[in-house]
Amino acid sequence: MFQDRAKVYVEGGRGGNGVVSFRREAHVPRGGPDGGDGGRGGDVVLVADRSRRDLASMRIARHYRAERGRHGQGANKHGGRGDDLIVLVPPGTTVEGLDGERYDLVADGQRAIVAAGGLGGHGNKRFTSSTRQAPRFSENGLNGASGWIELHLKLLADAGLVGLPNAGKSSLLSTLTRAAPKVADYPFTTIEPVLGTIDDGERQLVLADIPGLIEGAAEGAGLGHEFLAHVERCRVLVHLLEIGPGAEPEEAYRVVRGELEAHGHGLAALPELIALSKSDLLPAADVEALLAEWRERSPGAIAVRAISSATRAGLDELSGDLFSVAQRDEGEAEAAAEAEDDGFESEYRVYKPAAADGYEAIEIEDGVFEITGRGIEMLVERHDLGNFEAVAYLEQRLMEIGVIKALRKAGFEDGDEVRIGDQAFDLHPSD
Ligand SMILES: Nc1nc2c(ncn2[C@@H]2O[C@H](COP(=O)(O)OP(=O)(O)OP(=O)(O)O)[C@@H](O)[C@H]2O)c(=O)[nH]1
Ligand SMILES: [Mg+2]
Repeated sequence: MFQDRAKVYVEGGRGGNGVVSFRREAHVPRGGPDGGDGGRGGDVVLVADRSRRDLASMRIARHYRAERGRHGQGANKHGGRGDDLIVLVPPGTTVEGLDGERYDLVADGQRAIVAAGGLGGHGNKRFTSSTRQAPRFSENGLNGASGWIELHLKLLADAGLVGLPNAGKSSLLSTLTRAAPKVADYPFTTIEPVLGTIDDGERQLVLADIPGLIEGAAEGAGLGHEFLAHVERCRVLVHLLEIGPGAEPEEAYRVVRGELEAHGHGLAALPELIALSKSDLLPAADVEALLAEWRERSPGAIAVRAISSATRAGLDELSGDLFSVAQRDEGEAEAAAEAEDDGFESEYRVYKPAAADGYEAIEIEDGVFEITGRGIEMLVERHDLGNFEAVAYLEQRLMEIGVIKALRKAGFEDGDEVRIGDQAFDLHPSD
């Protein structure tokens, strides 16, 4: 079954810890600090890959965790970076990252970091100063970003085939391309989108065959309308109207246009090519009359064609129309790209960690204060609060940043409890 949605848990690798170490030399009882830094955790990265057809595999494997960074070592050895976890998704996948950014992976190879790895901690070497020559503390690595994200696939096709059930959409796709969608004389034969490619020797066009639409599809009638998302990014819609004996092409047109409007997302505004289908079922003169009538009635359409998948009548003209639309669009896109110059880059965005500055100190109960703010929380998360030296260092940093001052403003007195993130400790900044 074709899957165009998935919800998965992603987690960047935890950063490696910095280490406490002192140089050892034959004749020196205790050398200087030489603890290396921990490596950064790996990222979870989505990469668009043509080999992927849909999101089905992501509904089975739902947890994606990148590797953690290696811990630092003595002799100033820094820990290695954790490996990124690469997750292949079909081109056309859109996702909202943990940071709320939207990514649209359109071209093969485009990437989005959806869960960044945590930073590695500094080794004790980094905390050496003129007054602290032998620091016996180091930083812990930080957790990677983590959480649930939702992926949506909107197929990338050049042309979308729309029409009532039985209009002949799948027959057209199987005649024009090598795709082999199911064809049958009952409605809703097609229940999931199928792509096929036509090739004129110079360029390829992808056609999307989707389920039929009926009146009320936008309210869930028939197979509903959600599959229309797969033709939202088409350059052109081929609207098939059956013209066999007893067919009512006018009514069919009204219903399908109504559903395209109701779906929204710009579908109704897409260029439209009207294809009067199953023309083999009517005498040639009737087909000609209908063609003239529909051309008159549809001045906005790119073209009106009478086609038959049974006899191939009109199919070369139809594909010629599609190629000329594509050619025109490519010309326009090139001009736009020249004007803009950074087309590829601007299509996706890279993970940016949330701003680390800014914090707030409030008294949450008598003698208990809470400091919120990502930067401060990270600072605390990195240190072992059981280590006296680390706590002294932390107090000094909090003082420098102005947090102690903010605490005092909020009513803090020496020895009161302070909560930051999931840590609670008593602060004695004046000692
Ligand atoms: N005579 C004739 N029959 C056709 C033609 N195209 C399709 N048909 C028949 O019409 C019926 C429906 O064709 P499909 O291609 O399955 O129609 P569809 O639009 O894909 O239908 P859904 O998937 O149900 O929406 C089948 O019995 C086809 O054989 C045509 O050009 N001429
Ligand atoms: Mg079909």
